[in-house]
Amino acid sequence: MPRTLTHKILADHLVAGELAAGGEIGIRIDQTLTQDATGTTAFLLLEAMDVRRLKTELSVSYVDHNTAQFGPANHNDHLYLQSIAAKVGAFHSRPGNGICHQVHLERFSSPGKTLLGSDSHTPTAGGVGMLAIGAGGLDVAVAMGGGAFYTTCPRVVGVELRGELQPWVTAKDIILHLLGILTTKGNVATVVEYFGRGVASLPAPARATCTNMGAELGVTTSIFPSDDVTAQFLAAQGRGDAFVPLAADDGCEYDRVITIDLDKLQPLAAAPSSPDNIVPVASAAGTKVQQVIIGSCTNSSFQDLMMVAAVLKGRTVHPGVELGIAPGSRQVLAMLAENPGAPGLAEMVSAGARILESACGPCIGLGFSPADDAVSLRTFNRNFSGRSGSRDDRVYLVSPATAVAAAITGEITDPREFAGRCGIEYPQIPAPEKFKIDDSMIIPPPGEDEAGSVEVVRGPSIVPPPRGEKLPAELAGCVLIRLGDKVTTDHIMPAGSLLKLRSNVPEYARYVFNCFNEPGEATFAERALAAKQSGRAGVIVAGESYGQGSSREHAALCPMALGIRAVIAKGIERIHQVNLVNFAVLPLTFADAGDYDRIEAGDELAIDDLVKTVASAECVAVRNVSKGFEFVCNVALAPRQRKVLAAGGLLNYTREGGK
Ligand code: MIC
Ligand code: SF4
Repeated sequence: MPRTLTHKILADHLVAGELAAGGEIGIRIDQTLTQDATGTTAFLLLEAMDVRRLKTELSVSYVDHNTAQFGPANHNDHLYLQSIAAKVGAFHSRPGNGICHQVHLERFSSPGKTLLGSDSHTPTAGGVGMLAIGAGGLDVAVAMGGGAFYTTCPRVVGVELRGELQPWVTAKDIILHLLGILTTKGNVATVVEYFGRGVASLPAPARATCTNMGAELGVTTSIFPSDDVTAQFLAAQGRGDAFVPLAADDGCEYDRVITIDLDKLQPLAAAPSSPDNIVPVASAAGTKVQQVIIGSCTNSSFQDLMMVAAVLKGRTVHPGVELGIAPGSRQVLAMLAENPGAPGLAEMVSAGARILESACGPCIGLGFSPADDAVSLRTFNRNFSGRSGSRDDRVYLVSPATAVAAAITGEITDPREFAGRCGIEYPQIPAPEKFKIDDSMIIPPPGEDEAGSVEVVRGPSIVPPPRGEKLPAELAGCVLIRLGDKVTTDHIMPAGSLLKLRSNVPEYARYVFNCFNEPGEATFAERALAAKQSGRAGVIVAGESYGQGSSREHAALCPMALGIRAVIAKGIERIHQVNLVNFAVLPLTFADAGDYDRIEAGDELAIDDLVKTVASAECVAVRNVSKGFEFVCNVALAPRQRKVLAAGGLLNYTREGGK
């Protein structure tokens, strides 16, 4: 029977379950990646599992998020990560070497292999035919220790690309178009698989832009075939050996097919404040822009930035705009700086761009927060409200072509119109025949003998994360907050300047739902701790797509530390649902969404037999003790998740020998 590419790779890695959509499967993980904001916890949990030596083919620990370094905490993390990587056998990509996804694509990606990363944009490597999945750090720690990764067997949506992109329309516009169709919700347990004649026209980094931002669809991952373009990219990275040709079988059946005519696409933008709020750039034309930032793991490849440099050449950034450019990796930065005979770094600097470190930076609210009421155009993947570090921000997500046009004109401008007005030809940047290869900022692990004498450096800001507790026999809980739809992990656990607390859960937990706290009133953390001290469990009630966005397990771990034992929502996103289970917080969904309206913050809730519920129930009756009615919730847990919850979380489960 003809198979999709997704099913072929899954079949090659299957260690538990059957490849039937909706069932639970376990797959072998070949490679892992971690980054510093999630990696410290992941490695601390690995240590708590007593794993002495990694069992993956390759694991890379990146430092790319927390590079601002106000106070000692971030550097403490870097030193811990470097030393623990050496101790257990992981590669360590040093700060300054670039954003994990861009560097992994360049230096380690491998078609046909599986990659599990403690970052939601891990699917970037799907651009070269890897099955690359984002997960919580605890899942990645288990994989590093040789354990399988368990997930719902996905349905596969085929995206057929036809034709070729027109000048000034880019890969970003493909994924924005898809976000307009599929939106950010309702795509759980789905893989997006690209195919069709249009694929060949897209260079590997452009494909990676599409798979990267597939994360915003909420899918498990996205993948492109591995073809001549992939072969050329890997050869140019000096890694031709990693190439294997891969594609879906002719005649394979997708669960749904979406066809995109690349010729017909136009420049698009995700308007404030959701990645699926898609509008044609032309429809927002004329809106004054005060800030433009080009970078992030979505759009900061060599070809992206060379195009930007070519447009900036001989021009000056509009006086009303601040332009920041963050090259995705040290390789990109070095090539921009050294590319003889073509516009590069010098032209960016001459135009007035502020060159930022090759790191996440503004994408995660670390610097470059926009002014009140300012419009900020970013080539990033997320524009959730407040993520930039400014409340009520107005962030548009756009392609580098649209971004650079606005940087020059000072207003949102369709880049095709801009080009016509200025008489600029679209700078087609060919894929380099050879990338600059310098892995001196990637430290390989020493051999096992030498690793024995490595001392792990633990600064005082690194505190072992708390352990999950077994669920109580019955739940007597208090609704601490009732939230609306689309509450993201950025809302739950703010990043930005608070990222430095990632390695200190009790301290970081003080900021859970910080953005919903009202001045002069008790904070969420204070209310939660008060409930905990009075012997009541904390319950969070939410609307659709609760926990969308990042993979940060702190969005489950910190609430757990505050005594939260259950989340009841209209819908919970994949990675977050798993993180809740991993930290022994019961995820429930309303059987009848209308019941959401009957609950208020402060209501006392009760579930009678929690042990039986978790062991086998498909649904459970929840009593609203305060209001005197009962409502039903779905207990949508895979069999293994039930065991994990019963054990008091994945760490306990793994330590007890659970697989
Ligand atoms: C993000 O883009 O939100 C992050 C920061 O990269 C997160 C990971 C984290 O919170 O550390 C993600 O995407 O998973
Ligand atoms: Fe970094 Fe932003 Fe990419 Fe997250 S989305 S990995 S913060 S660049």
